[in-house]
Amino acid sequence: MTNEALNNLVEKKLPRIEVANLLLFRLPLKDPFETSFGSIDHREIILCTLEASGLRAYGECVADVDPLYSYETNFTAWEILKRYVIPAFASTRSIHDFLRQTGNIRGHPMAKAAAELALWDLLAKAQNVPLYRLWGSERAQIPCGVSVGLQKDNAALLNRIRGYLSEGYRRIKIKIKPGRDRHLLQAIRAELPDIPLMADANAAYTLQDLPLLQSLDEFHLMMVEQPLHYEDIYEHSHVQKVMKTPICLDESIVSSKAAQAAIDLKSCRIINIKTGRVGGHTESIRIHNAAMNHQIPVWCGGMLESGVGRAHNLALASLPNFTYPGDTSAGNRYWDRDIVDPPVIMDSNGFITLQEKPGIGYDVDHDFLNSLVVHRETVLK
Ligand code: OSB
Ligand code: MG
Repeated sequence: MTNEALNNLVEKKLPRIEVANLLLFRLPLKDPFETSFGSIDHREIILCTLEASGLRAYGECVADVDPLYSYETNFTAWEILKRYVIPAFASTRSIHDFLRQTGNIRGHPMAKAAAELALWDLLAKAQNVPLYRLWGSERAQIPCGVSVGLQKDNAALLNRIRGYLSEGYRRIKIKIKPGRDRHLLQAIRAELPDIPLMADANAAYTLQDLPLLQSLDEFHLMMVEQPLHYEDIYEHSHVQKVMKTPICLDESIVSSKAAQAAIDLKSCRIINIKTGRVGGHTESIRIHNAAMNHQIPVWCGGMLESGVGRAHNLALASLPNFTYPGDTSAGNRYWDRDIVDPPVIMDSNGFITLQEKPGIGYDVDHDFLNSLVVHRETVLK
């Protein structure tokens, strides 16, 4: 979908939003997830739900309890949604209206994205088409990778990786940090020399680690994700210049402007797109398009989303420049039971097939969701 087609879609008339709810629910992870920020054993997630003309639409906020991946937290996102973002819905007649009304709120992309995602789900439902088809995508089969957290030892890491490979995942991403990098990769490559493998540093290194980063070339990784500071674009260009392995930026790509800067500076050869980090689907599609114009492939990142955020990610990943498997794993990689019906399942070849129902294509299991809710508020009625 071109930027012009996108501009036309955001102008389309939305049904009047009658009710907007915010709810916070708690979902336990099957296994703890450890990164360079620390370890978590459950998620707390804000959902934004809309009612309009008999339709219900959903957006998920990817903020976390603590400001570690990003400065946003559930506490800040709830306040921004309640005081600034949801009130805009009272006069929102199109996604374009919404983007204009919220465009002067600086920062807080995860809060804005939660609401904007719900509007895209609503628009697709009002048009009675699946979201990915609203965007003109034809590809309904989404190739999936999996992000494996730090494990207690190499045996446990290899065990996990073998398990995910046998389920069909099409690439493995491991988390690395100083002191836990080369040894992990050596252990994996000794046993699994050819698997599609990549490493995510979550900004844990500095330019002083350049020799170490360069030494990762020997592991023929698909890419190294965000080695340097979460706000850096410039220094990554020095690293990319001397590394054979492509750098993929995650944290630093906060907007299409940041993406354009990274592309022009040759700071990365691949971009990870997360709707929450960039403020929603509209900005995600602009980044997708800018990258495509420069032959920079993208893939869809993940933030341990529940089924609602996952369904949004899968729809986005149908766009043509999403050429690498993303962190769009099946629901059962994270949860014993998800909040959506049907569950998000992956086939043994590592593909998730998009649903043909309107909008995000998955229904919310309200009985189960209600049993998980910690806090709820109707912001607009
Ligand atoms: O950097 O990609 C990341 C999870 C939380 C915060 C940041 C990241 C991640 C992941 C997991 O790597 C991706 C997923 O499976 O959703
Ligand atoms: Mg990352």
